[in-house]
Amino acid sequence: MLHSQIVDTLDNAVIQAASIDQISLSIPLDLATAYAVQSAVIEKCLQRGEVLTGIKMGFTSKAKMEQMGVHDMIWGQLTDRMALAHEGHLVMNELIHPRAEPEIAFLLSKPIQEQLTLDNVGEYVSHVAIALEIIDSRYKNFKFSLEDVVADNCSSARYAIGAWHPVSTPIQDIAMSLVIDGATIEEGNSNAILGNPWESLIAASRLATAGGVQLLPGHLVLAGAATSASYIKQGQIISASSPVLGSVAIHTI
Ligand code: OOG
Ligand code: MG
Repeated sequence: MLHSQIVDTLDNAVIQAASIDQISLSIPLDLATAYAVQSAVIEKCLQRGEVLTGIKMGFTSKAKMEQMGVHDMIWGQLTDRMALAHEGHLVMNELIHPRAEPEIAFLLSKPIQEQLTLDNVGEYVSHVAIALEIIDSRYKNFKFSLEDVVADNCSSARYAIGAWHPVSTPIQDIAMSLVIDGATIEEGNSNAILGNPWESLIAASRLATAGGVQLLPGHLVLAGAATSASYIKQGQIISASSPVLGSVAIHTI
């Protein structure tokens, strides 16, 4: 398969909400090629009028790596088409086999052009929030290699952000949960994200800078899930919640 065919196959799978075979089963895929495919798929989205809203980190917690059987951090790109309002509707037939996971979001106040450190990372952020990420692998049975999932924009599908809180709000060592129809389905701690969720933004600054993606004021960075992801169904109320940051919910229709 040619590079452009892989890009079209993945792009069509998103648009048609139809699953495909893993790319790596038919051709060898290295990580650099996978990121080039991801960028080309996003480029097609931008050409259709979507706007980049930030990036997401993936596999920043052990729970996620173990659930998906992968061994390294990844990052993907977010656009405005993926954004859902708090209390908004997620239209299930636009997705293949969506899963939900609780996350933390950072809102950037300054462009990031270099790798940040624990000393300066806070200067680049104006607000933090609880977030709900909806992931939807385009691969059959939600099964993939690290390279496959990177090419598939790290399963990015939808996200919803809770109320923004000032950057001084503590986000280390806070409880985070995924709640479906009032029942807690997954529970974790924000420190499951690289030992400290700020480390995820530092990793994002390193990887996005190396990958040539500009992180600008107003962009979001999702830190990666603190817990495993859970399949969701039509007719549910899904929320991510934390005692400190509050909660954000969506309705599946
Ligand atoms: C890949 C996306 C991983 C996270 O928060 O770790 C991710 C997947 O699990 O399909 O979003
Ligand atoms: Mg995630």
